[in-house]
Amino acid sequence: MTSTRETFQVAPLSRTLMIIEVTLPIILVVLGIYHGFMQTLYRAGVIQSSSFAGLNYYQGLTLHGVINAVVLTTFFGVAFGNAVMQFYLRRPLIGWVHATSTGMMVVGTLIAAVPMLLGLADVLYTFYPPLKAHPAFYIGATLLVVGSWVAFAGWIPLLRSWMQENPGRPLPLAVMGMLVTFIIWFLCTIPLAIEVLFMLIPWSLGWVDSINIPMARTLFWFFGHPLVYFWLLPAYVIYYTILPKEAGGKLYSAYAARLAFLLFLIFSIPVGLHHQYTEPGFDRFWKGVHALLTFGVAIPSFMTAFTLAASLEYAGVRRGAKGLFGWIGRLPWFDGERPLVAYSLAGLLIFIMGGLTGLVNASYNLNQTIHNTGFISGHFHMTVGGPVFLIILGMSLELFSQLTGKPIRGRGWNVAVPYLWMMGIYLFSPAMMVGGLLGQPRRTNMGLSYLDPSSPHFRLDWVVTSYLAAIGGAVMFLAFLIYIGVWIATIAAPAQQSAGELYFSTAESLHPDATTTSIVARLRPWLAIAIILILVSYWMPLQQALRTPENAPPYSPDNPTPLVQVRK
Ligand code: HAS
Repeated sequence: MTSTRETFQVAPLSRTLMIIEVTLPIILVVLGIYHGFMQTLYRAGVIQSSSFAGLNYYQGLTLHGVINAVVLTTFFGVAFGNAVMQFYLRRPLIGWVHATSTGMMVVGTLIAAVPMLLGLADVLYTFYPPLKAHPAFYIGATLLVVGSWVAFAGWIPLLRSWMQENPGRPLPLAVMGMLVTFIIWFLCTIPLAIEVLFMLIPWSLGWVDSINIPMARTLFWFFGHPLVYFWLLPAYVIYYTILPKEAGGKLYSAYAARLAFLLFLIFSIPVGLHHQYTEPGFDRFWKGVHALLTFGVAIPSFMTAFTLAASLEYAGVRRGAKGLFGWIGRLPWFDGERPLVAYSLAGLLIFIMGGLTGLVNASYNLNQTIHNTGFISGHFHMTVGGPVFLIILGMSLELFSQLTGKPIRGRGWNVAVPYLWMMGIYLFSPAMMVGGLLGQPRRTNMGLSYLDPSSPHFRLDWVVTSYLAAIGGAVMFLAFLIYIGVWIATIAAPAQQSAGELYFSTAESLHPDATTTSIVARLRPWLAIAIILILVSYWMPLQQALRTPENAPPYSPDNPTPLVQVRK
C-alpha cells in the first residue's frame, strides 16, 4: 500500500446521510448503554426493577442487546464502508442508492423501536422462538438489513470502475477488508431472511400457530456467528491500515492481512452449531465438524495478533525504543491528536482475553460447563463490547468530525475513554465469567432469589460476582458518559475545517504486498471454497432440524404462560 495525504470531498447529499448514519446510532446507544448498566445493578440487587423507568428485566435486556449489537453495528458497518469506498476508490456514492439505503435503515430501526419500547418485543437480540414479538419488530429489522444490502450493492459500480481504471493494482487493503465483511454479511443474512420472512413473520401475524424451533434456531445461528465477524472486521480494517501508521510505523505485512480477511471469508460461516452443542436433534459428528471449523476461524485472529504486534514493535523501535519490550512504552498511548491509537490499543488488550475465552467456548467438552452461564456474557463483552465497541466509538467521532468540519473537543478526555472502558470491562467480564463457572446463569432474573439470605436459593458467591460486575458496569458507564460529553462538546464547537473532507492515514506495508495475480488478491476462489464449506457443513444439520419439529406455542418470559394455544 502507498501512503496518501489526499483527502476526498464527499458530495453534499452523501455527507448529510453519513452524518445521520453515525449520529443516530450513537443517540440510540445512550439508551442501550443505560440499560446495560441497569442490568448490572438489578442483578446485584441494587435496584428492584430493570431500570429507573421501571422496565421489566427482558425489555431492558432486549433494548440493550438490539441497540448495541444490531443497530449500532449495522449502521457503523455501512457508514464506515461508505467512507472507505469513497476515500480509497476516489469515487462518489450514487446519491439515490445511498438515500434509499439510509432511508430504509432509519425507517426500519424506528419501526422496530416502537414494539420494543412498548414491551411488545421482549425477545432479546437473538429473537429465537418460542419468544414471540409483534410483527413490526421483525418487519423493522428486515428493513434495516435490506437497507444495508442496498448500500453494499451501491459499492459495486464504484469497484468495477476502479478496477477498469487500475488493471495492474490489487484492491486497496481497506476496500478488500470491507468487501469481505459485506460478502460475509450478505451470505449470512440469507438464512436470517428465510427465518424471518417464512417463519417468524407468518407466526407472529397469526397465520400459523406453531413454529419449528430447532430449524429457526439453526437458521438464526447460521447467521448469528458470522454476524460477529461482520462486527469485528471493520475494526480489523482500522487496525491494519490506520493503527500502524498512527502509531508511527508500517504494517508488517499487507499480504498477511489480505490472507487473514480471506480466511474469515471461508471459516466464519460454517460454524453456527457451536452455539447449539447442547441441543438435541443434531448428530454429534456435525457438531464436531462445526467445532473443528470454529478452531479454523481463530487462525486469522492469531495471524492478526502476530502481524499487529510486529507492526507495533516496528513503530516503537522507530520511535527510539530499546530492548525486547521497550517498544510498548514508546507507543503513543495517550496522544490526543491520534485518538484512534488509544481506541485500538485498549480494544486489542481486551480482545486477547475475549479471543481466548472464545476458544474455551468452542471446545465441545468445556462448553458443557459454561453454556448459558455468565461466562458467555463475560466472553462477548470482551469481543463485541471491547474492540468492536471501542473502534465504533473512536471512528464514529472521527467521521463526525470530518463530515462536519468540527474538530474533536476535549482530546485528553477522549483518549481516557477507551482505557477507562477497558478497566470496566476487566472488572465486569471476569466477574461474570467466574460467576458463570460457579453456575450463575445468563439471561434469567430467576426472581433474583439468590440475593435473599432467607431463600433456599441464596448464593453468597453469586452475590459477590454480581457486585463486582456492577462495579465494572459503573466504570464502563462513566467512560461512556465522558465519551458523550466529548461528542456534545464537539457538536457545540464551530466548524474550523471544510466539511465533508474524508481522510484516513494509511500505513505502508513493510513486506511486499500482493500483486493482482497473487492468490490473496483474488476473491472468487475463496468465495467458492466458502460456499462449498457452507453447503457441506449445513446440508445434514438443516435436514436434521427439519426432521425434529419440536413445535411450541409462543412464550413470554415476563408472563410465563403460553400466549396462544396450539391448535389441536
Ligand atoms: Fe464468540 C458466543 C466462540 C470471537 C461474540 N460470541 C458468543 C456470543 C457473542 C460472541 C455475542 O464456540 C454470545 C451469543 C449468544 O448470545 O448466545 N467466539 C468464539 C471463538 C472466537 C470468537 C472461537 N465472539 C468472537 C467475536 C465476537 C464474539 C470476535 C464479537 C465481535 N463464541 C464462541 C462460542 C460461543 C460464542 C463457541 C457460544 C458459546 C455458547 O455455549 O453459547 C474467535 O474468533 C476468537 C479468536 C480470537 C483470538 C484473539 C486474537 C487476539 C488479538 C489481539 C492481539 C493483541 C495485540 C495487542 C496485538 C485468538 C487479535 C498487543 C499490544 C500491546 C501494546 C502489548
